[in-house]
Amino acid sequence: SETASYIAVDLGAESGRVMLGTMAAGELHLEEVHRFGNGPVEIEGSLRWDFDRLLSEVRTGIGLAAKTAAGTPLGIGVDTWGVDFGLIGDDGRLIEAPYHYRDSRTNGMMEKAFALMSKRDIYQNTGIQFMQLNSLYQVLAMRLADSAALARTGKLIFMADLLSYFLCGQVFGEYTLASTSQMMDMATGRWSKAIFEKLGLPIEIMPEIVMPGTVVGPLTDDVAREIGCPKIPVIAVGSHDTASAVLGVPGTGGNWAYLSSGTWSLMGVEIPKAIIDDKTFEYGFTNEGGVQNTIRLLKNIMGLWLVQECKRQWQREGQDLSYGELTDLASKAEPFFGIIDCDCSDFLAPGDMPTRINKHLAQTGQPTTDDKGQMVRLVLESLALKYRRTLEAIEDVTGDPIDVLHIVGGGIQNELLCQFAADATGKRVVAGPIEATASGNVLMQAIATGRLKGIDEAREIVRHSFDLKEYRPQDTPAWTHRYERFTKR
Ligand code: ADP
Ligand code: LRH
Repeated sequence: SETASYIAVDLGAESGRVMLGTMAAGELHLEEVHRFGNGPVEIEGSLRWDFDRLLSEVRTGIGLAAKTAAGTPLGIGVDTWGVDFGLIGDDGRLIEAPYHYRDSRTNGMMEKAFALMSKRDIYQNTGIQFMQLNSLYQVLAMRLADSAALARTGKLIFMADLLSYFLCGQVFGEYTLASTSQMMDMATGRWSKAIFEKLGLPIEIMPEIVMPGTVVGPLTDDVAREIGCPKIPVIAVGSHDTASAVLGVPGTGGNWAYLSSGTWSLMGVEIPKAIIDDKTFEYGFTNEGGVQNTIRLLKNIMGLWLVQECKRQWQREGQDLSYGELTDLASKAEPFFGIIDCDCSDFLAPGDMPTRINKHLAQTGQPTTDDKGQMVRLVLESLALKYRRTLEAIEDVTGDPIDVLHIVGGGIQNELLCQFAADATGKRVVAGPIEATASGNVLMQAIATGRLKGIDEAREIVRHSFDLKEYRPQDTPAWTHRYERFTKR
């Protein structure tokens, strides 16, 4: 078969990259042409994204990718983290820098929402896990504060689609990303009238929902000229990075779960139909839309954010250690020194994470630590125990035992955590690819342009294209002992 190339733009909360994906002879080759840092910026006392810089980095990356490609790329796909959005005025411009989901304006907003529509009803409608960062609570916070920006809004566009909008001029709300908002009715795949009415939110600002695989439109004349590349079409991929990551998992057969490991740990299974019942409500599972008519039944776990924020604090204190160095120190620290509940809301906002973790340890009657390796180790162990708990809950909800855990994303570079995940869960772990998200982004474009038939073929390509690493469980009885104490607390 002939060679085809695609441009994948993939932005995570910590870094963004533009990749050139080339498919030939049943293999995918990814070349990173541009990478840039990302993170919250403080504007007028609130946490935002530096959208102008991100857009300019994306444009630079697309220009580089187009120059690197052998022929003209067949598409550009953009994916980012979920829930965040920009507000567009009637003049077509961004009204203000988009808020970061860790901004404190959503504190207490879930309770305000539940007074207007019951928690169980919101869940029945959307199937989405309750997190204060969900778009629903962000929009409610703005409405309750009589936000002038919201009043001026013509369209609300989610982050990845906002980047696409500034590339091709088309307004759309890609389905997988729209689902993360907790404002979409899972039964219809449309904006939930019930939620917008009961919470008094403006449904008319919401973009039309389109399915991944939709060819949206070419780069505008201006953008193509300024970047210096042909009018390549923008293709809606799984705009939610986790949706693209799940397409890029090399799973085969039925009995595997995935863990997309980066700033967040997203752990779950791919299923044909949403499971929205008392059990998934109690466990706090989310049913996010997946590509090709799948559902991602998963749990958002706080993830390596905890390590990122420890690292940043130590850097502020004058000790700039790399992730590799921190992991190395952790590997030499005492096992099972302490356990934290990683998903505690105290850990959500940026700040002095080591102090908060020590406070949490003290409050739960455990010794504290100033040792960096010890701190990182207890975070990694706590995450691994959370993975076990989540896998058991998934098996309980679906009734299907899991054989293999596939870990993908930048977090697989933390080999200690991969081993802990195997040890804690007692499952075989297969790690890779690191760039599952960019892979899924490219593969979805290949499906959209008719080069691939569907998910199975896409995953076969992933299996052929990347080196995967296996971790076998060790010491699982010691972990089980620890787990039993953890679940009692
Ligand atoms: P996101 O997409 O959320 O921005 P990534 O998927 O790129 O995040 O994963 C980044 C994370 O991977 C880092 O926060 C860090 O915890 C982990 N990581 C990256 N490189 C290494 C390394 N060399 N050793 C250990 N962990 C690493
Ligand atoms: C991971 C992610 C996750 C959540 C969070 C806000 O990057 O997309 O799935 O939606 O960011």
